[in-house]
Amino acid sequence: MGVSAVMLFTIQNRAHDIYPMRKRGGASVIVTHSLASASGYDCRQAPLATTSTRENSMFRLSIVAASLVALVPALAPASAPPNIIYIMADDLGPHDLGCYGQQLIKTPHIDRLATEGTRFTQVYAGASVCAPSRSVLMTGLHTGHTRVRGNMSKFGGVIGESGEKGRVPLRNEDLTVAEVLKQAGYATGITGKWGLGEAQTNGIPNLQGFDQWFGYLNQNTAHSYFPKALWLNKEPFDLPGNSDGKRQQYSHDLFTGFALHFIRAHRDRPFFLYVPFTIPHGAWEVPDLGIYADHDWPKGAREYAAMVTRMDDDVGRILTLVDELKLLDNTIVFFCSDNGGPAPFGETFHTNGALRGKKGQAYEGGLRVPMIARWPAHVPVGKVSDAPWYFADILPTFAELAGAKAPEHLDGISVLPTLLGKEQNLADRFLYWEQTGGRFDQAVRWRNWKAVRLGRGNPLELYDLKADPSETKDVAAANFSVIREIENYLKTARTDSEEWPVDGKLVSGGTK
Ligand SMILES: [Ca+2]
Repeated sequence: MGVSAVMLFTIQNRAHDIYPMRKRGGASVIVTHSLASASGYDCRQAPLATTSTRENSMFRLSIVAASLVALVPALAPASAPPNIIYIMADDLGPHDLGCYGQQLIKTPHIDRLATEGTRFTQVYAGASVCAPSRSVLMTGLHTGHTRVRGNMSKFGGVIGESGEKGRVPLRNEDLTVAEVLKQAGYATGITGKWGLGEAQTNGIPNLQGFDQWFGYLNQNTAHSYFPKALWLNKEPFDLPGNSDGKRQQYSHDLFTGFALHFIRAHRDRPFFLYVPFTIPHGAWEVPDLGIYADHDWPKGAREYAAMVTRMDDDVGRILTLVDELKLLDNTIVFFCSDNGGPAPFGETFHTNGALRGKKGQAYEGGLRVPMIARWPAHVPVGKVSDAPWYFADILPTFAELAGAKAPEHLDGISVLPTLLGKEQNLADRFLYWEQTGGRFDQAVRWRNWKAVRLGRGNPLELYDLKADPSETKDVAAANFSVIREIENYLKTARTDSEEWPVDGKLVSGGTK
């Protein structure tokens, strides 16, 4: 850790002194701290500022990358398991992407990823909001078992970085996909938004299997794209370009820079890079409206679109680097979102397409996410799959990719056969979600059925997703045997949580 501390000191001090800035496609200029301050420079208006962040990230994170190289021994077995790059947007609905039907927002690089791999139309997040969805992703346990079952707990937890009560961190005994891959010999890195552990808790990424971490620990602080500081491993990482009201260091760009350098630094060994971008979650802030500047949409809609396209551009940068480093054939790349879109500009973009509901709800619009996987010569090219699977499947799937033994008692299973285009019956199992933010809601997917219970003790609603993908017609009354099967499943689907007890008192098993 001594090396890291020295590096951090170096980074912080150099960053305070100098700002390399460059216009997109333009010439490099160096702007000193004093010049940036004296000019009254506004990131959102001055064209120079639109990219200061990107070049800034390249500059400063190259130093970070140097430390990564120094700290991680190289190894290159001949039959290495694939590198895994898991890119996840925040609050992006499936229909925000061109490859899922979006006409207005341009996402050419993600669309390209879909044409080069398989695009899934019935993949679900771990939950309909951020923290529990990420907890499911990390632990392979659904929201009836995983540690973090909501953004804020009913009881317990710690005070969050932005002062909020009830932030529940992952604990030592929680096994994450990063820990499984690290044990299998992978270099593990994460950049973006974590949300599963505050500073000084055992939930931080470095104590949950990640060798290298850069980003927001706390999801509320992630609602600003120009934070005064982020976290680099266990230390705060000041962003002087955002001090004193300045807006010169766009966090998303820094994450892209870190991701690119992590890939470069670990090109010679199996690596797992988790990139939970914060785009397009509000606040809608973007240094450059780009191709949307002159649209007559509401200002927020233009910002939203510009953010999505900016992220797409950065997905393109990652794909380009994978090509350049000749990692294409041995790297599986995923792109997804963490929950359904909140659809803030629903009438303009139709973020969740024809799905019912939105972020925070148990209907398909809250849970269904885009999911694309690309791995040349392994994952079928240009395929569209309607296989139903969800975030709980990621841990066992990645374990199998890595040749590691998956832990027992997970809710998810390996969907590697499905990723590889092989036969696998995924429809006959139960997928489960619950949310306890106020009312206790549950959702189950089984075969083509979707059951939703809004509030403990209420009857299940039932929808036939094949005939009625928009969940418009409750057919529970006409399908008693299906309801009985699902109710039977629900009797043992979950265990109670000390932080999110149902109705405020501990219960187990049953749900009524
Ligand atoms: Ca989210």
